[in-house]
Amino acid sequence: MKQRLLFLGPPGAGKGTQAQRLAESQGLLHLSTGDLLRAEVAAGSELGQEAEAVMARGELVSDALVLAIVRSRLQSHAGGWLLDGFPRNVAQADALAQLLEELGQQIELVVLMELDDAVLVQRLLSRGRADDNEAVIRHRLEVYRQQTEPLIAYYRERGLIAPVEAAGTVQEIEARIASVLG
Ligand code: B4P
Repeated sequence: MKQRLLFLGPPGAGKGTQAQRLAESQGLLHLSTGDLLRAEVAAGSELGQEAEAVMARGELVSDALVLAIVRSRLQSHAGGWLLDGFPRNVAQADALAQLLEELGQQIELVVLMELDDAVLVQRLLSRGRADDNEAVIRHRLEVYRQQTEPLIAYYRERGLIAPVEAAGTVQEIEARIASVLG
């Protein structure tokens, strides 16, 4: 099974849900930039204070902050990994490519989780996290379309995209992901 993976898709598609399950079952490092940023916010660190307001508005935290987090984790890890919610724009994707080249590693597959906006909004509203109110969710979707969606073409050109229908139960989606991982 492939061991170096990205999970890509709109907010609420279930990246975090599926990434956690797969990482646990396959013994991969699960690196969720959203979770790591929320942990910094909860700890009240300097980085967290900087990220908090940006996340509450549904915008992207600065590339430099996010890259520093990812670099330190990947540098100190030799085995397989699953990046969830990163990269989120082309600058982050280019920086990741450079980091992986330094580490002599390669992305093996990008799992693209696809889901209708109406379902995304419903899922996020029922989750009810601090950044899950309707206006902020709409803004996060816009940010996704403008900044993150271009990564689909970016990774398609590199022959790495595996689309997965992200509607259905957690178990159904898990089975679809397992089938694209081979
Ligand atoms: P993230 O933490 O990445 O969160 P997300 O995209 O909103 O959610 P995800 O797709 O992981 O959905 P989940 O499994 O939780 O980002 C939050 C913020 O952090 C961003 O807006 C940004 O500010 C910042 N950030 C993160 N990474 C960054 C980066 N690289 N650069 C800059 N800024 C960054 O699922 C959603 C809900 O659906 C859950 O309640 C779940 O239980 C439910 N669900 C999942 N699967 C389901 C299913 N099959 N059926 C029904 N419900 C389901």
